[in-house]
Amino acid sequence: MTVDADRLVGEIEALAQISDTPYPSVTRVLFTGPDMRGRDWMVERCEAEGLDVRFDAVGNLFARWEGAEPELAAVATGSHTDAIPNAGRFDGVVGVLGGLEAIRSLKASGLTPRRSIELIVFTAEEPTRFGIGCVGSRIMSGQLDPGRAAGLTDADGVTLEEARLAAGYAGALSLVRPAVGHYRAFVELHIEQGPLLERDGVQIGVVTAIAAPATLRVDLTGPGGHAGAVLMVDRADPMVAAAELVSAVDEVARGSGGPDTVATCGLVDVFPGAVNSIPREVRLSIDVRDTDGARRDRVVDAIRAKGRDAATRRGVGHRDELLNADPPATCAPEIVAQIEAVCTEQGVVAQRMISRAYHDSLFMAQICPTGMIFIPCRGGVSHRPDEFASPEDIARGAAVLAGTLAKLAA
Ligand code: HGY
Ligand code: MN
Ligand code: MN
Repeated sequence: MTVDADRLVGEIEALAQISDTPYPSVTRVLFTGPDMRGRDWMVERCEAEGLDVRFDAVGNLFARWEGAEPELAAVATGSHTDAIPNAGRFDGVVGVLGGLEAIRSLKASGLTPRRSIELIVFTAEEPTRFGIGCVGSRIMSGQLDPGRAAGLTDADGVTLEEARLAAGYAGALSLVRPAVGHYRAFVELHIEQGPLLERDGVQIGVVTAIAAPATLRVDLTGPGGHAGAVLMVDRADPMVAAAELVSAVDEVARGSGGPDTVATCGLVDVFPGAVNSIPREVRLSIDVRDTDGARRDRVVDAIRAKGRDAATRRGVGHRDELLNADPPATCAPEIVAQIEAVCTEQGVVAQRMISRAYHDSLFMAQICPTGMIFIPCRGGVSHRPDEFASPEDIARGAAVLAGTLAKLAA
């Protein structure tokens, strides 16, 4: 199975230019200008390939290659083109454009798939705008109630409902969820976002499980006041409680009893946010993950207790909200086997592994048999402008994906 590596890498580089930050960093936040221009660009590429393109009510893009027996459950592939601020140009994009290139190479080979093959570009895989990730696939899988989804609110108080309608996506969110059995399988190509494949000199990772993410939002509040005029004896400073909690997050994760527990506080919002004003509100957004859902939940509970303790010690207000606490996903053994068979046929060195990053596959696995194909990324770096995957690795991943789709759609 040969793919056109130059065309594929050229398209990845072209999409990287559609960004709110200068190349090589990529910023494409949900429904902002770059995200919308990136969507338009994807529609052009898919329609140029003769695919039938449609959007659902939350902006998931579906580009379909009709099979010989269109009434059969389709085989799907895809990923995301949205990007967190100052990210890299390969996260998500390799799976979207690699999926398109896989379809092109199958068409060029003269294959007429029995089952339709669908390329999906999911809405908001990244949590940047509305606080939780995988909004499009989460609604598709029934893990996010349409009513709750509509009410998600961004930092400017704009709801997802308002944002999707303003972006031109109408229709009922309740129709986003496909009928049971709509998909035969889903396979996602993605960079590993970790160092293992490169370190071990392995060409392809065959994902067996996806770690379970949880997002905890903690609000610490105090009276605030003038940074010069309020004496220390009279202060109740939520920033100090926040600092204790941030440190506790790291401590609890390290002490969880397992190497697969990870946690960080990646976002701190301070109100009013002036150097000479004692903070009145500090909002911490905390990301906790583990391959073991129960251990992850124990760590989340411990962090919530640490937050309450720090607030009490510092005499400040505390409230928290668990935005999501998703179960880990297991990739379907039959899909894992198919990917491995294709790797053998193509003479590719592959190894099984878990995904520590989450992906839309985490939710597609609740809809149909799902698998993931990883390619190495330099130094395991991701979510940074120096994120990099080589043309050879990208092309190899797209070729393995093409072979896997061909088998599943036969
Ligand atoms: O955070 C993640 O794991 C994904 O890159 N959104
Ligand atoms: Mn990402
Ligand atoms: Mn991703």
